[in-house]
Amino acid sequence: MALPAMYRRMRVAKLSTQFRDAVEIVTQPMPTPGPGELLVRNRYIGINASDVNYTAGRYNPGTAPPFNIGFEAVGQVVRTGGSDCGDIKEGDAIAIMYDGSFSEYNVVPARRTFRLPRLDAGYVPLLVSALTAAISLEELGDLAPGKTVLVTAAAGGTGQFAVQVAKAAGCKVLGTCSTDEKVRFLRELGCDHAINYKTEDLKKVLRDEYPAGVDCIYESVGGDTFDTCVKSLATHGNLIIIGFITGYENDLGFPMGRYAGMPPMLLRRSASVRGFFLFHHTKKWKSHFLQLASLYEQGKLKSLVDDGSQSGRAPFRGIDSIPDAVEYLYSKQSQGKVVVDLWKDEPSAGTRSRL
Ligand code: NAP
Ligand code: X1H
Repeated sequence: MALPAMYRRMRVAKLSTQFRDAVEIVTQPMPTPGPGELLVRNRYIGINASDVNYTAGRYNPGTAPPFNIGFEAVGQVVRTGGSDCGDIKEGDAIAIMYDGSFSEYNVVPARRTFRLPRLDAGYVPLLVSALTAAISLEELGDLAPGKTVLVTAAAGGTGQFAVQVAKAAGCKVLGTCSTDEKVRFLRELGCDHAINYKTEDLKKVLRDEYPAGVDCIYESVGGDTFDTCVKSLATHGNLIIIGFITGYENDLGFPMGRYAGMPPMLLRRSASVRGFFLFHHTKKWKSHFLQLASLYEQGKLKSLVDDGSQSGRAPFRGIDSIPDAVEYLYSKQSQGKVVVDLWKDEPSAGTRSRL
């Protein structure tokens, strides 16, 4: 397969929480993979809330721009670096968890990839988003049949999997979201109680309908939502801090919750609050990905992809549309995982699927 001499890459040119202001696209010569590496032509790239933490320089404090960006992709192997690439061959479809995915081509270590049966956008959400839900709930959730689990931003990239993982563990699952369409999606996922926090008062619903509290909370919103969640923990309950999206675009600090009564409340209920960061759990990625992909292929796990077209806009296609896709995620309109198809001139594979 002949390769072009040059390719386009997005990189962070200046530190900013405003994604569009932070990035630039550069044209570079095609690289050659070394031993144990693969040259991949990225097709579907995953957008994450934390892409703006990356452009703000929060991941690698002290590292000056320019640096590459993007955590994950699904693409096609176009060159192998010879030895140490396992059984991966040219032409194979692979899923990749490695830096620098916001690029038409990328050199990646073979050990950070998983072979796929086909190029399918539905595998992108099984990377960062589903792995975060599956590993954090296994490690920290203390789930058991009959327990109650509350998922915030439940119709989002990672929330959709937290709902399904908790259901599969036999739990009663509550999910929050901001539109009635998302409420319908959450019910399709098996969510027992979908709460539209724009039309219902979350605090009141939890107080009135769950007076004994919630056993486990998968919390990714932060601020007032975090405070409300902490106050609704059951005795021996646990809250997992997955993120605090309300603070990411803010340069002035993080609205991490201002609930002064938190220490006595946690003590009185023997409850706990713990943080989870996926990149501290790399050893668990492979086994969990293989399990998630198998469930997806059997139709037992839904993986919703959103390419923007459901909201009446043109689907995100090509590297230039990545800033639009990040802004779409921050608009609160997206459902499931926001994905960009970088193969702009190929026929679309239809990236918003309810599988
Ligand atoms: P996402 O959930 O697909 O998108 C964001 C959603 O969050 C929105 O659709 C919106 O849904 C909700 N939201 C609530 N307040 C918001 C606000 N002020 N601004 C924007 N959105 C708001 O995004 P994601 O990439 O899957 O990330 C979700 C969370 O998981 C983030 O906190 C992220 O950092 C975290 N995460 C953590 C890890 C880890 O390793 N700890 C890994 C992956 C993701 P509603 O309709 O519900 O408001
Ligand atoms: C080495 O471990 C980390 C962990 C988190 C390095 C950086 C971060 C980070 O920037 C993040 C982050 C990453 C992923 C995600 O989904 C959410 C968040 S929130 C966050 C962060 C931002 C500013 C801080 O002062 C602390 C954490």
